[in-house]
Amino acid sequence: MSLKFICNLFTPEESDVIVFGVPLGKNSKIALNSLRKISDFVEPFDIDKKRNLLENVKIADTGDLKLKKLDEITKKTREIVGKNKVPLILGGGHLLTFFALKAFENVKLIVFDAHCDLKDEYEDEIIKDLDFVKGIKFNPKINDATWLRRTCEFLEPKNIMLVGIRSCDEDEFDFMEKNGISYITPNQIKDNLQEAEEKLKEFTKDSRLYISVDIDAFDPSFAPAVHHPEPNGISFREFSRLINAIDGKIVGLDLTCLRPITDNKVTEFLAIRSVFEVEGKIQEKIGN
Ligand SMILES: [Mn+2]
Repeated sequence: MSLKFICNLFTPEESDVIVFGVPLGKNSKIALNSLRKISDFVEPFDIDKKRNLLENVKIADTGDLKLKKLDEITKKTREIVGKNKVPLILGGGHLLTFFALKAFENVKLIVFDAHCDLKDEYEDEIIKDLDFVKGIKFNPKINDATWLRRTCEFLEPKNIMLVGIRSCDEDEFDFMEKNGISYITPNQIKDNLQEAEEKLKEFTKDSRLYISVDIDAFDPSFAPAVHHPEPNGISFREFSRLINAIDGKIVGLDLTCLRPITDNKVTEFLAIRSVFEVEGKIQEKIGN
């Protein structure tokens, strides 16, 4: 029997959130299995909020895409969005977000990531591994290091906010500044969490939101199972505070870039708890 996300208690028809996996990258099948396995072990009850974060949100797992072409990600996402349901996309490399976003209209994007992924063209061995799908040729213009740059060609940069970024080159920084992409660095978050919350609240007010979480946004001491463990990342507490500062309606969510470590599931527990946190926020809107 194949693994399913949190036991798969509901049918897709009755669910509010539809999970699917995107096996994008050399070890992505292992990552997807590991995330699904650990999803059964994380308690969705929040002791501070005194409620179950998944209480009113029904989730169904429809398995992994059989990727032959990357725009199958867009097709599957569009199918879910068309039924007025929220896709929860498990990765796989971050490039999946570019294809998922094409299925949305009138949406703002919040990316939790250590990197800004705004390079115009890029290739190296790690990126090639992250984007590897048998039978699909690697593209230096559309990959894990460039996906957000390409996204800016159809999504207004002013509607994009990066949270937790700390690794970026001069060109990416210039692009970000010139095009009005908002960002909050881990140092800004640590120095003044309240100000960061305000910024997020302001950005998300009355908006439809797609949240993309690259697990390397967290500090590598909390989330060691990543490809690029950049120092000085955010904590779960900071993530949780920021997610709960969001004021808009979450219409899509993904989790990317886990690179499992044998016998250490710290990162998976953190990743799943982070997904539950966002689901709790989705539930608030469903509940209303
Ligand atoms: Mn990253």
